Amino acid sequence: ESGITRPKGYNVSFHCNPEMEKHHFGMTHPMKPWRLTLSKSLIYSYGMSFAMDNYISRAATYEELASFHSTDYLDFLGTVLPEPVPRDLENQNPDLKFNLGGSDCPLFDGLYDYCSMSAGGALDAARKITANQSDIAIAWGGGLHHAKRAEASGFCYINDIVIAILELLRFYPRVLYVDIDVHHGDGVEEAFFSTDRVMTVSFHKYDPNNFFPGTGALDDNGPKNEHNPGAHHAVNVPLNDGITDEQYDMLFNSIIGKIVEKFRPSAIALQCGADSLAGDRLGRFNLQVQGHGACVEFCKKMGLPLVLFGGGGYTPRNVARAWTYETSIAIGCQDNISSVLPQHTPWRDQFRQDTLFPTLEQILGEPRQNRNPQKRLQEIVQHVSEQLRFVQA
Ligand code: VJV
Ligand code: CA
Ligand code: ZN
Repeated sequence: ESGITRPKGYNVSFHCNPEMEKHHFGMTHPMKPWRLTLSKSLIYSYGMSFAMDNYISRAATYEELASFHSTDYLDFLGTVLPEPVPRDLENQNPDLKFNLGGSDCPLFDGLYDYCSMSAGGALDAARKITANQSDIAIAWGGGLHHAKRAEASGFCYINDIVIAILELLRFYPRVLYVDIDVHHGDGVEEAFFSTDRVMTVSFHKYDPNNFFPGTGALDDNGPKNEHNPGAHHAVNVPLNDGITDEQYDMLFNSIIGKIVEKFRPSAIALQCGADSLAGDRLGRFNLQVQGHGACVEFCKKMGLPLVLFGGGGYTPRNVARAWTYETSIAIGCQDNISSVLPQHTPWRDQFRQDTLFPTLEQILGEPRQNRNPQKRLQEIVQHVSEQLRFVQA
């Protein structure tokens, strides 16, 4: 009926939990779990569920969360109650325990359930891969890359990505982590700072004084002490406002291409934060759905087991477009779906334009000024090439 068919011998699994999507960070907080519902609504309206294995994911257990997080932190996370009056931006508590309860990481109703469901989806996705049952496993409810072992940070409380990669490492010698969220993937980078079995690569807006989290300079490549096997295994691609699809695609293909050749990963974990899209409430780039999706397509072409995570994304209609297009790329039906949103899509009016691929003019009116000179991008590629001389598969 929809024209979407399942290619023989190629398995995609989709892991979500409708209960997770009902949680609220607070009325005007930029993180809206409801964007996951909107994304699914579009994915299902295109008929893509017929071409994937669909799972309602479990909540991760305490023991699973403790594979990365400290028990002190988890115990506290499990008992804190929402504040009766949500804190506003001015009213910051100076001594937050584990950085919980500020305006970035508020305490809300069902916080622990929300966190364990996000991690459960990511872990289920990783396990479908290690069981050889999926070629690509999708967990759009995961991707919370800032969470630390014993600290919440930047809307992230539990680092589902680290937990999923630890699961992959039980079966694969080397895992490549790639992060296209507009923010630096600091939590994942730090978690694997001292191992050469995980290479982390983050593309992000970098401005140490004015953009969160302020880390991820070109020459931050992991602690370079003599005995650290993880030295040189952190790759950072610091970018400026307004980068375009063309430039991003050039950088991504050339950098990830070289890394796969040299590091020879056995699996790829790709964080698909959609706040790198043009028109994002927090982002600064000029990426379109096509350019964001091209990164997923490139990773798929590497022919390795692939886990796709969500992440940031603060303009829900564009998050839904990107993750729908990327689900179609995973399945391999991207050339067979209509660029016109299906008539019966729930909340269709949320999308403003009826296309999956709005133009920059439609998204922004006036595109944001591009502050990425070609020469700087060449320097970045050059630095990464030189860094890779220290990397041995
Ligand atoms: O820039 C920051 C930290 C501050 C302190 C807290 N105030 C609110 C903002 C400045 C220094 N935090 C960033 C965190 C971004 C997290 C991104 C997460 C991801 O996409 O990488 C992965 C899921 C930040 N930028 C914007 C805001 N916070 C922000 C927070 C709010 C808000 C508006 C903006 C929190 C509550 C409300 N409005 C009501
Ligand atoms: Ca990033
Ligand atoms: Zn982000």
